This record gives sequence, structure tokens and C-alpha cells, in this order.
Amino acid sequence: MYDFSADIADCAKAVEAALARQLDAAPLSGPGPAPARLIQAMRHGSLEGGKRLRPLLVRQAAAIFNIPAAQALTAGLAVEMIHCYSLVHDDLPAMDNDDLRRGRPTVHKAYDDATAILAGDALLTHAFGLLADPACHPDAAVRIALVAELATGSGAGGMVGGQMRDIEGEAGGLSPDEISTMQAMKTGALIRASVRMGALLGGADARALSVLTLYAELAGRAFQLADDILDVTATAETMGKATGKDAALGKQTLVATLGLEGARTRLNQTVNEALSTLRTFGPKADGLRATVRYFASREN
Ligand code: GRG
Repeated sequence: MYDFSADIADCAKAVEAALARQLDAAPLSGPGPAPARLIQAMRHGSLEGGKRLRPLLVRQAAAIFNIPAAQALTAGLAVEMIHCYSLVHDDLPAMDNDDLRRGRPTVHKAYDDATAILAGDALLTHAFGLLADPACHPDAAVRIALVAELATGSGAGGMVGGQMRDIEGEAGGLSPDEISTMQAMKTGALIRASVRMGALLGGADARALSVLTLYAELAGRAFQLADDILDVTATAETMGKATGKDAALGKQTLVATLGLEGARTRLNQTVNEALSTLRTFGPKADGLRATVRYFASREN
């Protein structure tokens, strides 16, 4: 029987070990040696503490097509590096100006702003190098599809564009639909890319890919709803960072437009819709089922 606690713990352990190996002087060096301070800042921004949910989604989507977890690890690492870079940049004074992340000082606090920018840039760049490496997948066509998928999810029409919309929306006046679009881009796009990358590793046909894309979009919406709810209900201790900040900044969240109870109702509906997309996959999709349920119940 599928065991979510074992899966998420095993994934986090595998990601941590593989990230630590990647963020070592040898893999990072090119025509010249990677500077020690940069490596340290990259490690600070990515090792220890993350839930590793995106690599988990990659492996769970790949599992539907009988791809062993080890074969989904490199693609998962690439997504996780993008996620970590986005957090490092998001915490900067020019963006959210956060002092704490995952219960520790943010990278710009532990180092300085310039180092944090460069550490984020280097994580971003290394992610695509990982996908281009034959160790990721033996078939070059699959590797190219993975690169394209991650670029789409993380770029101007995805995560980075969502961050831009979020900043533009801080002045207020976004409609609930505009907030949903912003969130689908800012956090949903990388969740969508993670699931689709797992499906691409598994050689999914067009129909399976479109079903999994719908699942991923709903799961991303659930993740963001839960995040908005946690921003107002969780304590700084459980989150390892300041809470209530989005609300206090007047940020455009779904709790602000739907109210807390409205957001909770919407979250339950969204989880049920995500679960219903997976009907055709049987027990092989139990991982994806458990993860979207976890999104709704998580406490940090
Ligand atoms: C700066 C280019 C750029 C993009 C930033 C994703 C993002 C865009 C900013 C993060 C801001 C934020 C806290 C958004 C809420 C959703 C989110 C991504 C939460 C953190 O993700 P988790 O819970 O974190 O997966 P861990 O620490 O477990 O990895």
C-alpha cells in the first residue's frame, strides 16, 4: 500500500543528498573554479529545510508510468533549484524583504544582496545544465522537452511573470480572476511543470499529459489557497518565517477576496476536483492523490 509519509521523507532525503553533491566545487566549476563564497551561498539557499514538494510531484507523476524514483531525481533536482533560486530572490529587500526563510537567515542576510542575487542566478543556470546532461535521461528528445517545460514554467509567462503581476498588483484593484491568474503563474506554473516533467519522463501520451496537466493546475490552486490561509492562521514558529505579512501588506490573496471560510470551502472543492481527474490511473496515482490532500492539510 502507498505510504505518503515514507514517500515524502525518502524524496526529501534523496534530494538533499543529490543537491549537496551537485553544489560541490567540482560539478559547479567550468572554465574556472566556482568561487567558494558563491558555492556557500547556493548551499545556504537550497540545502536543509525544504519540503521538496516539486521533486516529489516529478517522481509521483513518473511513477504512474512505472519510472523508478531514482530515474526521476535529476529532473526533480532541476525544479527544486529553480524553486530555491526564486525564494532567494523573493526574499531580497527589492522584493519581499524577508529576514528568515525555513527558520534560518535568508541568503542576503547571511551574505549580502549581491551574493544572494548571484547565488540565485547560479542555481537557475545550473538547473538547466542538469536537464541537458545525459544522466538526466538517455533520450536527447526527452531532455529537450524537459528543458522547454521548465523554461515555460519558470519564465515570463510562468513563475517570473507571476511575480511581476504580484508586484504590480500590490497597488490593489485586482479582481478575483486576476488574483487567480497571478497565483497560477507565480506558484502554479512550477507545480504544473513538475507534474508534466514526470509525465514526460514516463513517455505519457497526449491524453495522459492533458489529464495530468489539469490535475497539476488544480493542485497548484490548492497549494496557493492553503498558502493564503496559512498566512493568516499559522504562527511564525510553525512556518519558520514571518506570517500575516501578505495580509498586512494588503497583498492580493484569495483570503482577502473570499474570506477565510470562503477560501477553505474553495480549497476543499479544488482538492476534490484534482482527485477526480486521476480516476483513470488507478493505484499508480496514489502518490499524486496523497500530495494534493497534503497540500490542503499542511501546517507549514
Ligand atoms: C523572485 C523570480 C522570483 C519568483 C518568486 C515562487 C515565488 C516567485 C516566490 C515565493 C513567495 C512565496 C512564499 C510564495 C508562496 C508559495 C510558495 C512558493 C511557498 C514556498 O514553497 P514551499 O512551501 O517551500 O514548497 P519549501 O521551503 O518547503 O521549499
